[in-house]
Amino acid sequence: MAKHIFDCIDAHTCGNPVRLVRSGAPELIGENMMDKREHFIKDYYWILKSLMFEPRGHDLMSGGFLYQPKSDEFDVGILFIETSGCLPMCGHGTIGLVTIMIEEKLVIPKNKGMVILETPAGRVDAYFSVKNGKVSNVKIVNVPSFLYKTNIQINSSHIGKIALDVAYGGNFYAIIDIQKNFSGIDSYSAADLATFSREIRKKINESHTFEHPLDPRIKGCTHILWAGSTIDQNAIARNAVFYGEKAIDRSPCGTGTSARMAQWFTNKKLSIDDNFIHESIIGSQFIGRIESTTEVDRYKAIVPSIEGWAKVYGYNQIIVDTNDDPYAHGFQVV
Ligand code: PYC
Repeated sequence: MAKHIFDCIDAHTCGNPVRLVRSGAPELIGENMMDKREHFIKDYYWILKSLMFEPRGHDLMSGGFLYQPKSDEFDVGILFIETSGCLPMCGHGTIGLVTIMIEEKLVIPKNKGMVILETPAGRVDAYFSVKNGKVSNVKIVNVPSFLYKTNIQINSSHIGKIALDVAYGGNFYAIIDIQKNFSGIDSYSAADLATFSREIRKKINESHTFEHPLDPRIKGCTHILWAGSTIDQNAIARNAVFYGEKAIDRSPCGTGTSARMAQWFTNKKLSIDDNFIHESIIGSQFIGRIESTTEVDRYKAIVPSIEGWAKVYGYNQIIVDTNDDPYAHGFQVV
């Protein structure tokens, strides 16, 4: 029984929440952020539940802690926490956390205008611009991303037979394009997409395995990316990404955009240096680009970049008191 206080700074990246937990991070054992993530999941998952779920968070809540990185190569290590768990990588989260850490001077990077991050999924470089003391935009160069499996057929009890591809962009994404039984995200409510997604995710994970070829700790298809028609005539594509149990990303989703670009690159729909302007369900935009190509084991991969912005909106001192609050460790209503 104890009372814990977490000092947080809240922001949103293109509409999706991000909460940087500035104090109260548990001491984690491990040589790198992936090891530390394992330790957190084993012994401190209650912190994620307390800070992300209701009543202190909500269905979409996402955030992270800053840690000492494994070596001098990096400026800082990030542990992502979210209603979907401890993600190996989170794009909107990284854009938000970088904005907060620079504006609040929590990290002084070695190089001007660039923070080198150690994430559980690998190195991510974040380039940022500052105007009048505020970070105006952040471009992250994400981990290598690749198309992993194609044309998986799933029978949805809600919409019928659908075909999907799975690509990796820091998490594994099932990508559902517009097709006979799915006319695009505008035809459904966000709650409908979440309901369809929960069943599809369960079915694909029961029938297929998804495992990063270089790190077996990154496994399972956790996110579903639904396609839709663009709103802005300059946008190239639009999506609604499902995560956790009820969340539809309000940002265009950084790791989802990376997975989508990897799929399009393999299908020769996108080339190096094309601007991939990607819209979210609410119409906010990221600019994606393929910085270079590489290989991940036997997969042809891209090194994607994602550019977006975040706004800090509050300081939040959160109390988690197990002495007298039955909901100290949070809950979710699905
Ligand atoms: O931006 O990578 C992302 C992300 C993952 C889950 C929600 N957003």
